[in-house]
Amino acid sequence: MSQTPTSILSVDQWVDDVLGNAKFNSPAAHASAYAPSNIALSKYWGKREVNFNLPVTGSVSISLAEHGTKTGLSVVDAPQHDITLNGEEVDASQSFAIKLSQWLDRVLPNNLKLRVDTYNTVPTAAGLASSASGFAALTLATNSLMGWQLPEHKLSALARLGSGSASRSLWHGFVKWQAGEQPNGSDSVAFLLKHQWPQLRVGLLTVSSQKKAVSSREGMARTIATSALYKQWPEQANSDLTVIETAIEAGDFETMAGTAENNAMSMHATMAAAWPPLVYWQPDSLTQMHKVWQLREQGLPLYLTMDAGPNLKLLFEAKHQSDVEVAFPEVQVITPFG
Ligand code: 2P0
Repeated sequence: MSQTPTSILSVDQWVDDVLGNAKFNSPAAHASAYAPSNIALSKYWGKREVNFNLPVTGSVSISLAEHGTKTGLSVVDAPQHDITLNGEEVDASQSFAIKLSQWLDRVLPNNLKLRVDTYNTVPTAAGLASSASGFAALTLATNSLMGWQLPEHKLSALARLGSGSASRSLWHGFVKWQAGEQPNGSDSVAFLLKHQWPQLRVGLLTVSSQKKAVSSREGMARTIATSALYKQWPEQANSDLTVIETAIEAGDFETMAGTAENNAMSMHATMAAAWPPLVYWQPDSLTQMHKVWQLREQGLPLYLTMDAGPNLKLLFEAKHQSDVEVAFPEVQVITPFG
């Protein structure tokens, strides 16, 4: 894997090129936007370039409908951005505030400061990808506040600068983020897949909603640097992406969900082989995983996927929803195409 030499300055240059004169538009008084969270069916784990946040492989996701982030923006006369999360002030020294402020300072005219009111309907930093919906909602709201009127692929690239998975959170439904080839990431963007699957259900099994100990960013870097198993990951991820995309088009649930589960297990095995070991699972995660596998052995077409956290996401179809709810009374069922 070649690391393209780039600098922070060239990211700023790219942003200026994308925004052009629109960067200096006068802001509206207020704007807000909503973006759904998303769950990758074929995962993004590893960056080929860190400044532009470019992935080693493409990925495909399903958006989580009403589970996401709503962000309101307004201009403030203050030395720094004023950020709230779920109604509470976020200290400027917190990593959440630092990441949001860095993104805003990169895209806004000099010295323009905003009040950013962020409401998450998913537990923050629990592996439910709140950074994905957070940066996607921030990107959409800023596009509206500043009157940029950018096309979707450019919004996707701007959201990616905040968080890779945010590039996929601009739409409802199945979304593919293509890895791209350009050093400045202009082709590393996501787009909506046409196929809809009204019968598809995603079940959230929350094992813990505590903030994770190792961020995805740090976890990816550690995995690439130390896990011998990472050598095989790009090939599998690319192959799984193709199989899942084809299965989505064919409406082949078992192939789609089975490949998604195997992709997640392979990602977690690759992480576990890092040093120090990177294991996001908790004992309860394993208990729930075994329960899924037992039910499947008994004939229930139920599959799981997991991200950088201890929680499970179940994949099943509407006709099995009541069976799943009986087996997992605490499950939160999402209808992605509701
Ligand atoms: C994904 N994850 O495809 C993968 C699977 C977690 C496991 O994207 O460093 O918050 O901000 O680009 O997007 C979570 O990582 O990481 C993630 P950054 P991000 O959904």
